[in-house]
Amino acid sequence: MQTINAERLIARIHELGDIGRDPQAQLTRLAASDNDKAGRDRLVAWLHAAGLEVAVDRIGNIFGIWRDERNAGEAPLMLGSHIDTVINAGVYDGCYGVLAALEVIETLKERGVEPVRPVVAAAFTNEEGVRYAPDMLGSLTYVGGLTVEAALATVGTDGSVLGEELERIGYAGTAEPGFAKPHAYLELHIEQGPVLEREGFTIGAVENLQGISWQRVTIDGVANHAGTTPMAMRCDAGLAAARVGLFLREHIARSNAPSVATVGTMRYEPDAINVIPSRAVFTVDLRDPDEARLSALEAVLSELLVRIGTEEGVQISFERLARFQPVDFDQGIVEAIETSTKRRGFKTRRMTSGAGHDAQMIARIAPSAMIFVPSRDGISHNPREHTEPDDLVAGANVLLDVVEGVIGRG
Ligand code: HGY
Ligand code: MN
Ligand code: MN
Repeated sequence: MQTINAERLIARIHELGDIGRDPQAQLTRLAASDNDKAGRDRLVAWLHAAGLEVAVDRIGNIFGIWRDERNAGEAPLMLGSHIDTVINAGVYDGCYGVLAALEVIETLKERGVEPVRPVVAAAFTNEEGVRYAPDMLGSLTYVGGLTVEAALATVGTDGSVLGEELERIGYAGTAEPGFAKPHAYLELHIEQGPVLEREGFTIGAVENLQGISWQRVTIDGVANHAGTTPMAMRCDAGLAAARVGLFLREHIARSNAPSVATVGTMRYEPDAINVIPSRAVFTVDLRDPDEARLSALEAVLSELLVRIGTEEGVQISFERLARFQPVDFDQGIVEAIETSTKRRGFKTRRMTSGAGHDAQMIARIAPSAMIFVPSRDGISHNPREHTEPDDLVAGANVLLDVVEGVIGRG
């Protein structure tokens, strides 16, 4: 059976994974940063070397396009993911899917396949959403979920403006986001969770993706002396903030639902050991595969904030950063993934994606689905992120099969 060039794929994953490391060897390529530019430049060089047309759209999404005069009028099959990373990241999240997309195209080109439609390898801007919110910003803009102007005007956690940063790094492209409506979209990605490894599966045929709610909460209390202020007289913004994360964990445990809640960032002011915090600014990431349960959890959070405000004598405000409903993927593509895995003798199961992905945005304009491969110990967004080379190759070969099934057909 046909196979991709395993050595080339694995080597590129590690070569890209070494771009953006700090002196402590921590990998961080935040969207539109100098490190992101270095990663983008490397990817674009590979796309050119593979003989692809390279297009960059106004929000900095990168597209490697394999087409000829025969099929140029057809809607493209799009494969993609992202190459921006979180802070102190692993090397596989996003990058695996983009490099496997390129690998599949190169393998098919080397075999002289003449696709009935163009095939595109895409790398979307700011999928992680660490520097700019929301996450999946580039693919959201591509499908029209955010205007280009609003996307370019997005202010980052560091006060930078996305459009200015894209100009600065040379990736403020000219193509209009959405310039090519895909015939279908496929994204290969590491699972980033424990299911496939724990249950002994090689491939996940991802049929849906859970809803996401991101909010930034600001709590204003009163700075006071840590030693002289009796506990009952405090308006302690720090303590009020701490109650939120604790409550959400206990609430979800009681509810027995698959919901998840994360307080991932927390900043105190004045941030001094002997001063009761006057301000706490933190984020709350809520997720659930069921829209009604996610909305209910958001309502629980807003009621909690009102109650804590009264009980702690603090002022609380919040800002919504992202809100995406659960998404169902295309059953036909999911079945094609399963057909390939069975033909190749891989153990496969259907599953829900716990993480957000560009596929959930492209699914708004084209039939889409995802292929997962196992994450060791279920770890991701962590330098310990790892997937066995055999599993990386297995996922890329399933992608190859599904792609050939689509481009070989009219
Ligand atoms: O947050 C997410 O799920 C993705 O990693 N951006
Ligand atoms: Mn990702
Ligand atoms: Mn990620």
